[in-house]
Amino acid sequence: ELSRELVRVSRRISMVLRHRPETAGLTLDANGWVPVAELLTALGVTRAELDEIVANNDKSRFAVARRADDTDWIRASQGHSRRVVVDLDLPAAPPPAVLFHGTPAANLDSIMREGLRPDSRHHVHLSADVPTAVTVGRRRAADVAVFEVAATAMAEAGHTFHRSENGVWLTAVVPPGFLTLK
Ligand code: HQG
Repeated sequence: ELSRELVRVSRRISMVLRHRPETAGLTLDANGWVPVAELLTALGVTRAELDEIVANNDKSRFAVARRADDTDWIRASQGHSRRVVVDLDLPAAPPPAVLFHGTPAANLDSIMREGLRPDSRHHVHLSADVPTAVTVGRRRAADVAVFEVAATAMAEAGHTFHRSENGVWLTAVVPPGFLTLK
């Protein structure tokens, strides 16, 4: 388990890699990566601390990859805001028959009317199981509604799905006709 201090640093890394790299003086490459060495310097973190954060992050939010020139790069696996232009270059993947989305119950009427929209992010985030969807919804409210998404039917209708490196399913929008309230 991460110390409180490392949890704080982890949140800061999320913010920088997903939403506001410029606040740390960093620029993401086209696919959302920054050199680990630059991130460490920018945030005043050691490599050992970063490794601990990456290994213990509850949702494996960060991916680290070594390049041919032996440098290590890091990015957030999902959750970028739209203001940060990134192409996660994830292959399209056939989704499971159904996926799930948890949301505050207060959003119910609007979602039934308009479907799921990505709001300020690049994609709508879908969960592979109900407990995960409930956890996602509970970030925002105690009273959570869970929708079942007819993912295979959506794919057959031409919608594209991507599976992020940490197992979150991403798609552009979910029209209301593919949603059922659980
Ligand atoms: C809602 C976390 C009204 C949507 C999680 C959600 C996830 C609508 C909110 C990831 C709507 C957007 C993303 C409509 C969508 N009317 N409300 N038509 N369409 N909404 O945070 O899915 O911890 O951008 O239901 O685990 O909650 O950051 O999306 O409540 O994977 O790694 O608009 O964030 O991951 O909120 O969460 P968000 P989300 P991390």
